[in-house]
Amino acid sequence: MSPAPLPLAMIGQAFMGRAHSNAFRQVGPAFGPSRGLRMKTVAGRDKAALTDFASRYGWEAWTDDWRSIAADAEVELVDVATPNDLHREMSIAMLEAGKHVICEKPLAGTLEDARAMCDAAAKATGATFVWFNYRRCPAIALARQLVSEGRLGAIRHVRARYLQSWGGPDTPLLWRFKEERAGSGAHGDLNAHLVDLARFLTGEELTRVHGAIAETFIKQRRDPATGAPGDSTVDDCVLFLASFSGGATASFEATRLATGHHNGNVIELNGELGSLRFELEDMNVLWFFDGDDAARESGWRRVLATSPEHHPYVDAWWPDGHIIGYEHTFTNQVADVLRVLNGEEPLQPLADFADAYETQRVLEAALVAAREGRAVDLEELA
Ligand code: NAI
Ligand code: SOE
Repeated sequence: MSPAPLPLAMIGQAFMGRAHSNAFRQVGPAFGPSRGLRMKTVAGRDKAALTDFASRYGWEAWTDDWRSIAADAEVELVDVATPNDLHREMSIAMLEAGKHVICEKPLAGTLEDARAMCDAAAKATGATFVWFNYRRCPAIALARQLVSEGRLGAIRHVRARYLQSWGGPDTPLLWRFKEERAGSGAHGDLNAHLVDLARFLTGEELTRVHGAIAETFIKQRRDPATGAPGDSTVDDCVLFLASFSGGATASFEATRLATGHHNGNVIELNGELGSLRFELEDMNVLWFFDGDDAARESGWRRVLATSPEHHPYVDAWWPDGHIIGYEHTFTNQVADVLRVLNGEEPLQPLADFADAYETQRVLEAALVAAREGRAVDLEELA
């Protein structure tokens, strides 16, 4: 007889609430985990919307009191899908109640919050996970395999940029533009993904930020509730240069004001033997340059990472060439989380709070470098 499904709760019912709910619904039929999920309770603030949300996505119950989830002895796993300033309080409350926690990225808005979460995780009985979902694009998983098999040799350059354009002056003063809520702007939002991917792909740590620029072009935005102007207190873009433990150089750029770019998450690695490039807007593809190819016919190879036989996660989906999308990255992540909770190996390593804390240290080093106009060694930041 199969075990009773694992009771799950989720806090936050908007963008990520929808993406995660979809993944929780899909993971059973797609992956057939040895122990599946039971979507027990969704918590949010908007009572009217919650009833509809719960019934559309298949949650058994809803609450506007997220703390009641900590008190629900049945719930084993809690998903924190709320703004960055709430990650700390919600995650720690759930860990102290003995739950497993899967929290959205960035781990927190500030390094201090992230450290508290990491400390709580170290003492907790529950496991922790962070939604760095791009790790689970099959093309990224393939890239990591190629790097770890030595196909690139020593990595010399990592070039990462995340270009969006939704943050113009007409975009209202959402929580994402308030430092006390978000911690930072494009930086924590987008560079968090890039730093995580860079660490994930290379298997190396960043050791030094050599310099950084943080710019806020749009200083005031309209408050969505009152219509009155208010201060936008986060960066619109952050660029920084860094070094990896293995000696590779790295450049990172995150912006919400790159006119013409929608979700331009691009990462390229150049090694002594070959190179790789991933572009989220063509996420089924991995570009690979193999330096071993005969010079006469060498060039960048466009690898469509859709083979159920050869590319991680694809066998849960469609036959070769039938591409997957953004939502699958979340379902693939839930499948790996369930593997870990069921005592099995994930297909690709998952970030836990300790891992995401390392990414947060790099983000903080870049902010210090920009603020103080100097290089920052990661050792400076505990
Ligand atoms: P959002 O603004 O769309 O939704 C936030 C949700 O949190 C709303 O449902 C809101 O009602 C709820 N909430 C806020 N305060 C609450 C409280 N006190 N109690 C209960 N619920 C509360 O934000 P979005 O875009 O979903 O972002 C949430 C998190 O997900 C952020 O940390 C963000 O960085 C991350 N994110 C990650 C993405 C990824 O690719 N992994 C994509 C988008 C966001
Ligand atoms: C908006 O900038 C956003 O949704 C981020 O919050 C996500 O983390 C990123 O994956 C896509 O863009």
